[in-house]
Amino acid sequence: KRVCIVGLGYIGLPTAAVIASRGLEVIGLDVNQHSVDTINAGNIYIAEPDLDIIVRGVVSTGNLRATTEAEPADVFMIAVPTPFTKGHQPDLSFIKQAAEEIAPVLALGNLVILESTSPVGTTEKLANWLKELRPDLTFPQDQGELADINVAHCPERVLPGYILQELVSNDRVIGGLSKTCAEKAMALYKVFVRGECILTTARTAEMAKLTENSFRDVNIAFANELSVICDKLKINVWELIRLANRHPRVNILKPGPGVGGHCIAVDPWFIVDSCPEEAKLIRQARETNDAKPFYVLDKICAAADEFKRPIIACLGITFKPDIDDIRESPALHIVEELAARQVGQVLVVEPNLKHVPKELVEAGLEFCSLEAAFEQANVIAVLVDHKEFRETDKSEFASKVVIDTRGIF
Ligand code: SAJ
Repeated sequence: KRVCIVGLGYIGLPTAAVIASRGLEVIGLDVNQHSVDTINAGNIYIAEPDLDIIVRGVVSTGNLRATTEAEPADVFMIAVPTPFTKGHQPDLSFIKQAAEEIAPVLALGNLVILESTSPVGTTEKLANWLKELRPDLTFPQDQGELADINVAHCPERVLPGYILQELVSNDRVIGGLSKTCAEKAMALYKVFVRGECILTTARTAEMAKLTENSFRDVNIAFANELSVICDKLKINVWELIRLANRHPRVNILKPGPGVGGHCIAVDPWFIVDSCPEEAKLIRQARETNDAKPFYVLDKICAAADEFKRPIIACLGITFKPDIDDIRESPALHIVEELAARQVGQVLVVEPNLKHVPKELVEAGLEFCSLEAAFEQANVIAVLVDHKEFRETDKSEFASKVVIDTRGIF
């Protein structure tokens, strides 16, 4: 069996490597020549534990090969980004582009799997785009079980930092445009998934993925709202949550400086876009979480105002602890905004970034070590609970004004 993975990003590349490690022939298709060359040289451009070792292995055995030109295969797996527009509408252009790339090489008996997180109805759209591009083939929306091409949706659900474990151990929801589509897709996932594979329709699978991330978003919003309420009522929110969570049926998540990453801050909008009148709570959760960085900013500015020469040390700029990903990071947003507002000298400590982005230095941010930051700063803002910060001696903070958005104290 030959599998073509379209999109060699955070999901596509690990998936390609894991399938190749099971002995299948895998072709990685990507529009970025640099990515293709890097992989073919046995290297990677994504920070994810152990990914380098497995990619090097499967490239050296020839099981994984990257290319910018689509080639015939038995299975096509699409793992491209599904961002949203400024107006919070889903942008499906990468999926459409993927359809245009694979359509010319599609052949009778092929299976197309959409892995990208997508609004409800996208798998049907994908099948319709393919049908328009290949009128000589039949598709499940017309031919059902008898179609020439099978199309399924199997949303990824791996957690960055644990991608290689979770790819194998997580249960998978597999939605087909027909029963045959789902069963054929399951046969592929069984090659590398140890978790259970559960079959359903494509629409339900799409909604399941959006629901998972919205569930988390709503629960984080609850925690963030509690943190603001507790500030006002002069209660330590971390102690409060610890106590409330002693109840056997209560499990409150952690407040923070806001919600980042390219999944939880995006996916709930796909539900809101489909059902704007009905998705009231889901929309409110998004708005609550998006407002949190501004609340934290105001707190930092108020603390800085107490000093003649404010020196603010910001601990962490990634979107969550112990990773190097700064995309959609509320901590990064806070730090940039602090520099723009010119409230004082801003020091940034970020142990996980090997290279400091040039724009940030140009924006006036000074990157330094934790020790240097402690020595100079009068205000300390904990924005990410990296291991280095969790393990540091907290008595050093005693003489400072501390805004701890992650509860590491
Ligand atoms: N966060 C909090 N409080 C918490 C938990 C998280 O403020 O109690 C914040 C984090 O700091 C971060 C953001 O939420 O800024 C998201 O982090 P995350 O660890 O919750 O999730 P992601 O975005 O890394 O990955 C999520 C996962 N989804 C769920 O846990 C339901 C992952 O399984 C999905 O595969 C991934 O989205 C995705 O690709 O959709």
